[in-house]
Amino acid sequence: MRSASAVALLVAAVVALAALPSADAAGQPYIVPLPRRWQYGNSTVYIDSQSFAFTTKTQSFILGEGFNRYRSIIFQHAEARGKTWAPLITGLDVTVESNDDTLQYGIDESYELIIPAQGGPAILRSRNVYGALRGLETFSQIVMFNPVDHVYEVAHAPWNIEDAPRFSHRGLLVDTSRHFEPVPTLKAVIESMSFAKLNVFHWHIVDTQSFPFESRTYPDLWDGTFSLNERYTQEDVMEIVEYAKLFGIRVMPEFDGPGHAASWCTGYPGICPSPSCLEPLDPSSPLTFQVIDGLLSETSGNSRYAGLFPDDMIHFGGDEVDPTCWTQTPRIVNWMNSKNYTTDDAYMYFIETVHSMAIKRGRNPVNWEEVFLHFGSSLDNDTIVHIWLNHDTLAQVVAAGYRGILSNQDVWYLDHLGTTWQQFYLNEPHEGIDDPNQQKLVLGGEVCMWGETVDTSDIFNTVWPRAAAAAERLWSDRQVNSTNLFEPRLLNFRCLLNLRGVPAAPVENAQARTGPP
Ligand code: CP6
Repeated sequence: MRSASAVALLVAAVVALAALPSADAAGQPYIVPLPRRWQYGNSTVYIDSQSFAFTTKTQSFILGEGFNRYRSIIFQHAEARGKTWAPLITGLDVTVESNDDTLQYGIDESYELIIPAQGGPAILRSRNVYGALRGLETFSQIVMFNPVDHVYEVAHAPWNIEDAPRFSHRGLLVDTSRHFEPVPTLKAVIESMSFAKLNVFHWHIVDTQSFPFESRTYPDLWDGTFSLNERYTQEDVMEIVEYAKLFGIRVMPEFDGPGHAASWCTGYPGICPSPSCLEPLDPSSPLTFQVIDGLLSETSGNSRYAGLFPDDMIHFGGDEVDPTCWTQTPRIVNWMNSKNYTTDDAYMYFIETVHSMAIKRGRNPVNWEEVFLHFGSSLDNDTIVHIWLNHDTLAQVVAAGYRGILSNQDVWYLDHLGTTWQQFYLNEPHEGIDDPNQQKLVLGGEVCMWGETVDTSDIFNTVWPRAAAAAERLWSDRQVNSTNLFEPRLLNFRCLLNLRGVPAAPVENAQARTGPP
């Protein structure tokens, strides 16, 4: 049927499409997180997927894999054939200063992206492969499929983007103890993080409910799992760490203790106060620290072996320590008395002993906020304090000269379904910290996906789209803080996630947009 109204609709759609900008009324491009600097013009350039070439002089497996991934992300549709389009963007030429692909906190993720109006290759420049990956992501968000002409195009050429993150630590915590998350789920989560330029996978791998990590030095530890299938072998862990590296994502493991550790007792009851009072772990037992040092020899290496987690940071939790089981266990009370220790001293002894083991292996220990609240400036200078209880503690942490990471529970906990994307967006890590030297001690932040109520069935729609609001806060400039301007870009980004196979939830409380960018 070809009624007059259908034709009118088609004409209206074509006119609307031609008039639609790739930037909203305030001039912000539909890129999440928003780049630091951008310029665009008003020409349209075209791309032919079959002849489009990613080129580089840099020998890098990571970059090559990035090219393969972004080719299939960008080109999802069949184009109309038999027509030549001009001006044509013939490819993306990538220049990387150094092919050193060491991945640690603070690597330079900056990049520059140029898409010329007259055609020819687009240009991407960066200091290392990870900056190039960030630039590829941005490029992928600019190229659009035009569904009327069946051609790939870039509107508003020429583009000139200079970009770099504000914070180097931009994380997502995933808890795999309360519910097991299969390896393919974790890989898909890691891939989805890269779309928002998040770069730290904080793996809260074990906790009270289960111990799914395989230890070879203490092979009974993973007896504390839900089932034989709900476990990560060391090969699984290596695969996840290697996979994350392909996206420029660091993996920071967490072995929470002495609280949140009851699952350790299944395999090694000797490191727990008593069969009826399991945690916090027994600080009086040498076996407790032998087990932790054994774990560290596997995670963080020894003189011959780099360990499963090459990252400089290792998280030891230290939160929510209730010493009741210590004071109810005569063996532990006797030990505390013999050392003249209060329960706080015993807690400090635990934390410090574990720190010295980590520092010996060249790692920076990270702990939750309570460790700073209890012990303040008597902590090792290397300690990194992870805020969750009270945002204001971060100012005290950096004033005391320690480095801090922000995850305040009232606005950055993803399993709190009532927290809105606006709250995620407006959480400013430098709030109340004005001294530039203290600001530098704020490494960044993490949104937290605690697992009590979430498993593989709903992790993606719990994390997304709200994690993208925090991702922009952590990447973009401080003054990029208008929820009104972010809203259409977040809606667009949520659709982008869906189109890439990530089942992100609808953006709540947001106005529908009138059309594609
Ligand atoms: N598990 C661990 C948790 C939490 C923390 N540590 C937590 C506490 C309170 C809320 C959400 C999560 N489930 N190991 C605190 C850092 Cl509201």
